[in-house]
Order: sequence, then C-alpha cells, then structure tokens
Amino acid sequence: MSDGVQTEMRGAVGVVTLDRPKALNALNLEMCRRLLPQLEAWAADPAVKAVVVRGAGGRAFCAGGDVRAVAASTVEPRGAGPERLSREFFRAEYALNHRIHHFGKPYISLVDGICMGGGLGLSIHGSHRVVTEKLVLAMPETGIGLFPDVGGGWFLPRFPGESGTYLGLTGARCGAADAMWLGYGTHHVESARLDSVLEALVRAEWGAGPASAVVERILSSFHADAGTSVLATQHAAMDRCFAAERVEDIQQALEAEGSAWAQQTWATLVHRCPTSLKVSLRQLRMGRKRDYDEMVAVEYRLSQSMTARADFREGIRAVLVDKDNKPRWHPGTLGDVSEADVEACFAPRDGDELVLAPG
Ligand code: QUE
Repeated sequence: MSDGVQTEMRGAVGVVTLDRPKALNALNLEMCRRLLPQLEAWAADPAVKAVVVRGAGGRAFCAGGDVRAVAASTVEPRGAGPERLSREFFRAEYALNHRIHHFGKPYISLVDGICMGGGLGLSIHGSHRVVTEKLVLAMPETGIGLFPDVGGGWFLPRFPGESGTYLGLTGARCGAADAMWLGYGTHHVESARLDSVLEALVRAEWGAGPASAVVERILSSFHADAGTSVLATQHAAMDRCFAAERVEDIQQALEAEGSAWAQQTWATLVHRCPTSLKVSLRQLRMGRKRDYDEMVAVEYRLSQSMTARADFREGIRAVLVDKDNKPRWHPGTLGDVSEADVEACFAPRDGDELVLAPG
C-alpha cells in the first residue's frame, strides 16, 4: 500500500508522489509520518542529488491538510487515540515543513493544479517550484475558522508589499502569473511538459559541481513566460488597503477605496471567520520581525487553540461537509472579538510546545 504517498529513486533523484487523488492529495498524518524519515534519509545520502515532489491524478498538487479528519476527531468521545489527532497531525505536518525548509539540497515541487494551505507547506519551503497553467494557489484557512499556517506567518509577510496580508486574510485564489509575481513560482512550464522535466532531471549528469546549478540549467531550459499577473495590477490598491493594524481598519480602507476589486474583497472578508481574521492579522504582523523557526512555534500554539474552537468545526461543516458555504461564526462580528480572545489563542501551552531542532 502507498499510504497516500509513493516514494522512489530515479537515477540520483528522490521522487515523491502524493497519491490520494480522491481527496485532492490532502495531507494526512500517515503521509507526514512516511515522508519525514524518507526526507531525512535522502538528505543524508550523498547519492541523492535532488528531490522532486508531485501530485497524482492530474487535478491537484495538494489541497491542504486533512482538516476534515482533524475536525471529526475533536468531537469523538475521549479515549485512547483519535482526540489526539489535532496534536499529532500538526506536530507531524510542521516537523515535515521544517525539514523541507532546512533540506539543503535541491527540492523541486511540480505544482500542477490545486495547491492550498498544507500544499504550500510542502512546496514553498523547498528550493524550486515549477508552476503550470493549471495552478490554483490559495491560503483559504480563514474560511474554515483557522489561520494561514504551515509557515504562512513567515512567508506571507515576505511576499511583495501587502499581497501576503491580502492572500492570508481573504483566501483569494491565484494563477500561475500571480504565483510568479509573488515569487512562489520559480519556473513556469506547460503542464504537458512536466514529465519531460522529471525525465531531464533523472538523466542529468551531476558531476562534481553544485547540484543546484544543474537543476537551474534544466528548469530554465523548460521555462516559458506566464503572462500578466492580476495581483500585480491590484498591487497599489492592496498596499493601500491592507497596511492597517486592525481588520476593522482594513475593511474601512476597502470601503473608501470604492473600486470593483475593493468591493469584492470587502464582501469576501465579511464571510470569513471574525476570530480567524483578527488572529491571522496579528500572526502576519508578528511574522514580519521573526524568523521561520520562531513562527512555527507560534503557529503550533495557534493550531491547538484554533482547532479547539467551535468555529473550526462549523467551517469544516459549511465548506467541506454540507458544502452550503454558509458558516455561522461565533462571535459573528469583528466587534465582538475582544483583544483578550485573540491574545488567548497565542498563549504558551504548558507541556505542549513544539520544539524543533534549530536550522
Ligand atoms: C481551507 C482549508 C482546506 C480546504 C478548504 C478551506 C484544506 C483542505 C481542503 C480540502 C479540499 C478538498 C478535499 C480535501 C481537502 O479544503 O486544508 O480532502 O478533497 O485540505 O477553505 O484549509
């Protein structure tokens, strides 16, 4: 059995295929637990020059984490196992992201189709991301009562201007040209040519020089212009509206902006979880000044406090179970989310902190 993920060596390339196509390759605990030791082994093996990660099924790279299973586990009767899933899953997922972040060899994601949330965690921390015309990229967590995790507190503030604040709060979807503009995509290649990209990496002569130079040369030879980014055209308005320190002020700035983009964005924010919005903005501002490893520890605290809230189960119900897309949030308005409520979500967890090996 593949346990949702296949791994194999091809030439000097370790190949990972995320293989849960019916769930759009959403990452579950078993997949994280298989991948982490495999990456450890490949990092330590001098015969491995590079790693390639891709999704099976042709529709998605990875739709996110298996949040449905996590939500189900928070309502099951307390016993020996399932109620621990929230703890075990986020620990395993963030440890995997951390391993990729510090991998040290070329780690190339072939991002062909849907890539959301946990899919960014599997790709953005590596060295290269090849995106295609099928890319749909988003951090949609504020729509299910969570927050942009898997390092979002670190990578979103490092996108151009306030684009990361915009993406993290609204969950807006981007295409390939946007992904290139953000710096998420390092190369843009037609979907139909991805097998040839992998083949070229597998056949490469690695020699004695740096493997990264070989990877760069190969990926560049397949690269084609991705066209005009929609995000880029909204850049100035995004910077004007999303620079504020309070979500209420962002909404007010969008009202004052008045454009069709601003009206749409305002309408999107109104449907997001109010507690998620306030928690996420604080997380994103915190991440401006902290390094990646520090933000992972913060995000682990948030993963535990946010998945324990009723809004998370309600978000999963509305978006993934009943699919009515009409979540009823509590509190239901920004004004009813107090500073103390937000602060409490960030509180250190006695005996349950995530401590990962430094760099
Ligand atoms: C926010 C999320 C996720 C999401 C939708 C959100 C997420 C996730 C999935 C998802 C989608 C389709 C599937 C599946 C999972 O949707 O993390 O198994 O078939 O995994 O608004 O964070």
